[in-house]
Amino acid sequence: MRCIHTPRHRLHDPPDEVRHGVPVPPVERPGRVEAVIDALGADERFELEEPGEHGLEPILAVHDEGLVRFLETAWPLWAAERPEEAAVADTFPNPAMRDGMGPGHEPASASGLLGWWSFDTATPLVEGTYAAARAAVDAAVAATDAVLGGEGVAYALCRPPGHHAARAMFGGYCFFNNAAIGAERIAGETGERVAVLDLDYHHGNGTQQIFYERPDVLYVSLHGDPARAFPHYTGYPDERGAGPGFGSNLNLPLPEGCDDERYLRVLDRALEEIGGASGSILVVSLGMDAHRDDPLGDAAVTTECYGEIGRRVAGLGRRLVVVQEGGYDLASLGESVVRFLGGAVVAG
Ligand code: SP5
Ligand code: ZN
Repeated sequence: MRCIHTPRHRLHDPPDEVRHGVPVPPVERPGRVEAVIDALGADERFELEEPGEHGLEPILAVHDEGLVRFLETAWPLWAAERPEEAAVADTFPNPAMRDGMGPGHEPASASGLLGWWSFDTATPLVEGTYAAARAAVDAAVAATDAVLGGEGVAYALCRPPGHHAARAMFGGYCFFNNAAIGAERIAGETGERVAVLDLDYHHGNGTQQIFYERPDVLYVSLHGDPARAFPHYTGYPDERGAGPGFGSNLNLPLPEGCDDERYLRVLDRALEEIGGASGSILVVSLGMDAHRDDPLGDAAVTTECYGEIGRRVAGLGRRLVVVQEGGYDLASLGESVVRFLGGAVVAG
């Protein structure tokens, strides 16, 4: 199986993430990719390769040009004032601020712009962030093109992850939506419907938002119930899509402490929905933060279960573009990825 990765992820290495106003050691860190590469490299079923450069076009197909321009230029703007610190917003345009007054103006300052384009304080931007985020997109596009070229499964070891990045907003450790960029490319190249199955513990608010009005991209997500879990404001089951996209979005919230048996039952529901829609390619947003040892999630999925999850997903009989999202327990992360991909390749 072709596994696409790039050392450029290391360019994004923020010193901390800010949680509830407190800087803490970042969980979304370079060691995550190294853990996965170590596990894949020890197994001859997986071939590691680096992506080519795919430019801005696939990014601009799903993201607002203003977001892309901001991420490209944010570091020099910020560093002119605070070169020693990572760039983090401390003011956000809550919609209630301008209630009844129209949208206002895009700010000119680094502080104003950070809040304008982001939604949390846990996604610091450093000098190399933009280059790393571009490289993660290159990996997703390369894996997508491998599958469009006939491969049954390809894996993109993306870092930073992507599923919280919306058309015009970054956050949740995500800058560009790698999986959405892959799905958009598949829809454009094949003219078929494409499905995105999001297994990250957190709801992929960005992917949902990008395709919410689209009938040609089905988004199905298993995630911690937003009543208690990040990103708090999206991921409820009554979010079914809008306009022509109504019915092309399915949220399946997980209970606290969700174990293998319960997880697999919800997964079967997700697969039933995807199997009922047309299309020959499935994009998997593969986060491992539903693992029992993950520091962010409150689910209890075991490493072994990721093998069964991979088998069931591949049991749909579709070609798979697997895109890495979260997963923060470095002791289990690599093995969980290997189990999932191993299960997918055997069944596929
Ligand atoms: C891609 C991805 O997985 N992004 C997740 C971003 C989560 N950021 C907020 C973390 C909130 C931490 N709550 C910890 C609860 C620990 N029991
Ligand atoms: Zn997550």
